[in-house]
Amino acid sequence: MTTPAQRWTISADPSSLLVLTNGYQSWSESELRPLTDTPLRASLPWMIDQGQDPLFPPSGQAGVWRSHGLMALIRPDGGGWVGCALDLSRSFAHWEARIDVDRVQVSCSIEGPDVDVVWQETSDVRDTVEQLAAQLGSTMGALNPAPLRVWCSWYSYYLDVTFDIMVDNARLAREKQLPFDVFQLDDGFQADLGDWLEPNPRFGRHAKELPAELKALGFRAGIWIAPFLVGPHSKLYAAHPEWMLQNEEGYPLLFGNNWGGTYATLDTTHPDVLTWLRELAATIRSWGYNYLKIDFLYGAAFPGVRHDASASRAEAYRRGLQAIRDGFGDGFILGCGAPLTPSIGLVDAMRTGPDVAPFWDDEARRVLLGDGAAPSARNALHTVLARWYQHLWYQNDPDVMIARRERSLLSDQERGALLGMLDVAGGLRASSDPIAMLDESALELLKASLRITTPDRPASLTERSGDTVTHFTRGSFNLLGVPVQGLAPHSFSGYTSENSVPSQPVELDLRDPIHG
Ligand code: 9PG
Repeated sequence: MTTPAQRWTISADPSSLLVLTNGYQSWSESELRPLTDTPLRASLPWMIDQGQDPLFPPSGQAGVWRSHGLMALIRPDGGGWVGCALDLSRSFAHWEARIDVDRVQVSCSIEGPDVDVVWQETSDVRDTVEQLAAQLGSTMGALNPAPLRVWCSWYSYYLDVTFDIMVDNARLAREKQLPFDVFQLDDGFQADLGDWLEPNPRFGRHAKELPAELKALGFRAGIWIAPFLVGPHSKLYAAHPEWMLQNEEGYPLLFGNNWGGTYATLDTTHPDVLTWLRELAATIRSWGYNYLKIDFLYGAAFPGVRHDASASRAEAYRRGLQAIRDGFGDGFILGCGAPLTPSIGLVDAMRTGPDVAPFWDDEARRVLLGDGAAPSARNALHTVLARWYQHLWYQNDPDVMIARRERSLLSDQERGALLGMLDVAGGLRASSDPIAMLDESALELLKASLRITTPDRPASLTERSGDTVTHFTRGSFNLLGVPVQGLAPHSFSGYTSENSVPSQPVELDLRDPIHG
C-alpha cells in the first residue's frame, strides 16, 4: 500500500540547518534540533510500541531525522523548507531528512492511498508551517470548539481514585469558586480494559452514578476510557478473541506494557467491533457524561493482521474513531495517545505531548533508555512547544498544571514553565491538584493557569534555549539546566516566582461551553 517515496535534494550546508519534527502520536517526541544531532531511539520494544510508530520510529542515527505528517528544515535566517501532506484521513505521511556529505536528502513516503504532498522553499518557515497546517486542517474539517477548563483525577490519585474523591473535589472547587467547566474521572473506575461498563470495587460506586452529583454542583461530567484496548484477562477478550488485531499466526496480538503487562487491541475493521464501539460511546453518553477522554488510541493503528486486509492503518483507525464519534454525538471528545493526523476533524481536542509529572525530568528513562515519551514536566514542554501550530487541527491539550507544592518535586521556576506552556499553547486547561491541598498562593497559581488564552506564535525558530521551540512572542522558555541570558534554568520569562501571573495573558470570551 506504500507508494514509492518522493525525493528532494537540498544543496545547503547540513551543519547550518535545524530540523522541526512532529512525532507520531500524542506522546511521541517532537522537537527542533540541529540536523547533525542524533535522535533518541527507545531501547525497549514496549517503549516503541507505546510511544512511537513501530513502522517508522526515530532513526537513532546521527543526521537522520523522521517526522510524521509535516517536517521543516530551517536556515540561520529563519527561511528554509517545509513539507506537508494535504489529506491524511486515510494515509500516513513519513518524512525523512538525511545528511548526505555536503547536502541533505529529503523523502516522503505515503502509507495508504496516495495523496498530494508539498515540499516548499520559504523565506519564513514559521509562516509556511502555519499556512500548510491550516490547509490540512481545513481539508480535514478540523473542529474548533470553545476550550474547556477541566479537573481530571489522574495526576494526583492515579488508579486509587474513588467516587468520594471525585465528589469531594468537585464540592470544594464549587465552594472556592474555581472556574472549572468539567470534572473528569480518569482511569481506575472500570473492572478491566474492555470491561468499561462494569465497576471496579476499589472505586466504591458505579461510574454511571457520578454525573448526577457533578451536575448538581454545576459541572459537566467527563470520563476516561481506552476504547480500543482489551486486557488479556478481561471478559471482552474471552468472549470475542476474533475481534482482536491478530498476529501472523492468527492469535490476538499482545503488545505495549502498562497496567502491569501487555494488552490486546480491537480490530476496528471488524463490523461487529464498530457496532460495539458505537454502543459503548452511546451508553456512556446516556449515563450523563458529555466529555469523553479517549486514550491509548494508537492501538487501532498498530501494525497487525486485520479483518479487512484492504484497509490502511490510518483508515482502520479512523473507522474506529468515527464509530466513537457517532455514538457520542455532539459531546466533547479529547483524544490522547492518539495518532495525530488521522484524528483531525473527529476530535474536539488532542493531547499534544507526553504526560506532565510532578518532577522535571526522568533522565534514566529519557537519556539511558532513549524514551522521550516518558511522563515528565520537561518532556511535556519539549514536545508541546514544538507543536505550537496544531491548534489549527483541534484544540490543543498541553496537559495539566501542577500548582500544589505538596507531593511534587517541581520548583517555583518549573511551575512557572508549566504555566507558560499553557499560556502559549492555548486550548484546554487542566489540573488534578487535590483542592484541599492548595494554600492561598497555590490557589492563585491554579486560577492563573485556568485563564483561557489564544495560542501564541514563535518569535524565532533559530534562537533556542533547549531542543525545541523556546522563543515565543509572549516570552521565552529556558529548558536547559543552566541560566541563559539572565533566564533561570527550567523557567519561562513571562512568569517567575516573584511575578505570580503570566505577563500578557490573553483572555478569550468563552462561548457557552455546555453543548449537549
Ligand atoms: C491513565 C493515563 C492518563 C494520562 C494518559 C495516559 O508510557 N507511559 O509510561 C505512559 C504512562 C502513562 C500514560 C501514558 C503513557 O498516561 O496520558 O493522562 O489518562 O494514561 O492510565
